[in-house]
Amino acid sequence: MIRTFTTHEIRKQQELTGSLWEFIPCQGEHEGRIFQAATPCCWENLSDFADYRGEGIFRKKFHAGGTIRLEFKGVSHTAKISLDGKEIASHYNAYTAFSVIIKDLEAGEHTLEIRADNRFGSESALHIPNDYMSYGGVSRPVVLEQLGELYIRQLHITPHLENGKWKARAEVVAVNLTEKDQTAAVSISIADRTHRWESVTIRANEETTLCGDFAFDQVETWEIGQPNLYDAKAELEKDGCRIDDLIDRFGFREIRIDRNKILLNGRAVRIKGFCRHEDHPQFGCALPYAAIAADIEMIRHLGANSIRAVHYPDDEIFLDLCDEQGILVWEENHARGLSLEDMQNPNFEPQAEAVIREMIPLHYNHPCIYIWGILNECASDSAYGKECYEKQYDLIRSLDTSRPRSSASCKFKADICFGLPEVVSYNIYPLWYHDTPPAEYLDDLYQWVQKETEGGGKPFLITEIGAGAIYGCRNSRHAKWTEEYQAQALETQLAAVLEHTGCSGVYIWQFCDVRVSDEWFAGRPRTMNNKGVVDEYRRQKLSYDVVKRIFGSYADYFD
Ligand code: ADA
Repeated sequence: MIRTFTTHEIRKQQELTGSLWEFIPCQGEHEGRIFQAATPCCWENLSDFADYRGEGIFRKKFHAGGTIRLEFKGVSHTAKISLDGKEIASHYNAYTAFSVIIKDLEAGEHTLEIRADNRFGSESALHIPNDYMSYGGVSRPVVLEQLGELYIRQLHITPHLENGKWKARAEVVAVNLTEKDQTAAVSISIADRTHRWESVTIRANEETTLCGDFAFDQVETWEIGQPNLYDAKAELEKDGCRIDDLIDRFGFREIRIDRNKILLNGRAVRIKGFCRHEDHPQFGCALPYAAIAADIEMIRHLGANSIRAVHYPDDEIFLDLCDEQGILVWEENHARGLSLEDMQNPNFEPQAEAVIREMIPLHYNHPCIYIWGILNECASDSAYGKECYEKQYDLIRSLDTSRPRSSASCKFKADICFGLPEVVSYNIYPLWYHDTPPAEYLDDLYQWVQKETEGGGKPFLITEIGAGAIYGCRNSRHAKWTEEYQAQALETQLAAVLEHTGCSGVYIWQFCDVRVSDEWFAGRPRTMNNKGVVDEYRRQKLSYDVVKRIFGSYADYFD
């Protein structure tokens, strides 16, 4: 599955994954041997490669000719792409899509090779040994598209309320792939409305952007649990023939900040959420549709209304499902716990900013995304760190003016970046990393933010809180790592946050137990992060029913 809906009726599209590829490890005891891999996949889920950190080649033959576009939704974590033995593209970072266009391809059979590399080193500033796993593989779909001389590269829809009326600004980018100027008709349709430009000239090898404003008397808004979605269709027509198209979905919903509240369509939202890694013992980070859908079903069963996609942009299928079920999503660029030294790696800024440049244009239309996050628990207590935060917040603003920004801090009373974003967010672990009473700890921190920082008066989110429990570890002592301890800790932690009048909500760390880098074994029993309310097989711990009861007793909105 590429998406949960059809993005093209005219353009020919074929998923190359969803089938068996050859897999050839480039190092280790099986170097050079040819295995079979059902893609998308992480090689850690192939029996001989559970702990393989290195390079591997995924090879697939396909038939095509003319002008084609290959889109790689996710290769973990560094990719080198070759077609018929010639390198045609490369990409760093497992969690954002990239594509390449090949012109004048001879019709016939071709060989695509994806050389994936999940090794750590100074050239990788974001994928480092960490409290989650950097898998290896072709972890998201690979798509082959047939293009003509012109194609639609992007379609963005920005819905907004104006004097009580819903409007939508549509922006389409059309590309000329030929060496000579081309003229075509361009149209954008939403519901029963169409904007049409009869004769648009696109210069040779250039692109052009067209904007159309739509006004509506009556729409069905996108709400929590009541997700009304609309199709937006862009088409190219030349000499009376429809030659290309791009279909996307959006929702009439508006996110605004009003003093210390986050408003969804004018109502102050109470966030009741989970942090969720893309991780599964049978699929690594390459969860198939059914596994993603099962996670979301369980999160909704728990009474949550939001998911924080940690600590990287998620699979489009996850976002499609959240759009379709009315679940709010916090999406963030790829970073977790990078120290000042990590951030001073010369690769850090270009790699972190690249994720923002790729994440936002690709995920722009998803109504479920209500906020863009950056740099989870990075060096926001340093002058250099603040410079990086500021550049990344500015980059977000240059790509999207419709959503607030934030960053989850763990810097207690040393964070110096709260003047930059619209929302202040903290990860705190009273009753786990320090045995302080949650309500007092939270209010002390909240008051400091209000009185001592530029974050005063802004919405305040707890973006992580929780405790560890090993599934099946039960005893009357209620010691840490028992399910009993986690259940009672979460009871106290959630009450403290949801009862605090200054908090806009909470994300529990975390939905399920996840694999972590081998280097993290010492503080992570089973070399896993065990703070899930379910284990890695999604088996419920005692805390599951506690969270379900508590989330169920608080409304989605403050009013
Ligand atoms: C941090 C971090 C999470 C996870 C958590 C924990 O808040 O953001 O990724 O590592 O701590 O389990 O300690």
